[in-house]
Amino acid sequence: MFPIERSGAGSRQAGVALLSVMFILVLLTTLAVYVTEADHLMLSRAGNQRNFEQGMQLALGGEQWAVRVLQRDGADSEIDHLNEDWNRLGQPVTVDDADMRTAVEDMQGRFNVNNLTRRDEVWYPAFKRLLRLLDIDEGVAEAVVDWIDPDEQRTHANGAEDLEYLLFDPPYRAANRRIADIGELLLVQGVTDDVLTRLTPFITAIPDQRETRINVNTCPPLLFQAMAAIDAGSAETLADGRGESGYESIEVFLQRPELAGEANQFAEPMISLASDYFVVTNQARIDDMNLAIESVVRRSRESGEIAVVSRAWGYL
Ligand SMILES: [Ca+2]
Ligand SMILES: [Ca+2]
Repeated sequence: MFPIERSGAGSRQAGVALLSVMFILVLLTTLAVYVTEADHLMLSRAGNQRNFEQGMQLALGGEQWAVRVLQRDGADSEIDHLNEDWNRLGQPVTVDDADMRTAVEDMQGRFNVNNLTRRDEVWYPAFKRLLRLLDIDEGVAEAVVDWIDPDEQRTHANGAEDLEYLLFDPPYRAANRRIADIGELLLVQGVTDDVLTRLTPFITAIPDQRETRINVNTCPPLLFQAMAAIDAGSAETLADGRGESGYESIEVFLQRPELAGEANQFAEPMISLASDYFVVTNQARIDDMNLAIESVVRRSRESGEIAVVSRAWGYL
């Protein structure tokens, strides 16, 4: 593995260039393997099928590339922030007749809606503040809690369980389990297309039985407002305070003047500086075929190993 210099603007640019070169090498290797295999198949398969298989191979190659970058990051650093290599992927790359793009996003830079049934006094008020900031009815928070919690009782006055959903047309039942994809929220009472569109940049559904915290080095400033009940200006200042290399310790972050008083106590139980879950998006375009694979990956802080938790694909 090439050593990547990690300090100074000049060396960082060199690091990015080197990353791109290595990425293309990985793709070329993937493509070479494919072409060898494809030689035998070309006579019997239609061009569309060939493009599909080649696109899939390329996209999976991109996924493996992102996994390597995240592994190396885990070995190099205790924290995760936006100036790290994984967040610098995303540049389009052309290999032969294919266009490729691989991007990594930190899932813990968002509010995990599956936290809503954990520590009710922590996550629920923060989610209600987020809804308020986005001009969404706070009753949505009550309905989401009931959608996820295992019981059949409305936890809050404006919640919704089977009794409510069975009156819908067509009728259905509450899921009463963790959300797998935020699109599922469209089934929840009060969540319209418009509500989901407004929420989407700030929320995620992490498939973990345990609580996950929000990474203060990667989240949008609006989540500082939601977590700590502070104004927009203070949230922007907090985001600026990350500088080039992110907050290095929870103590340093919590001592910021923007978090004086109760803001500090609000935020403390929800925050972290490092992330376990990332989503890797790979797009491959060949001729008029444009496909994407989205992979949720979990990186173990103990072993540094990365597991692909789920993988979904579709045409763009
Ligand atoms: Ca890191
Ligand atoms: Ca329920």
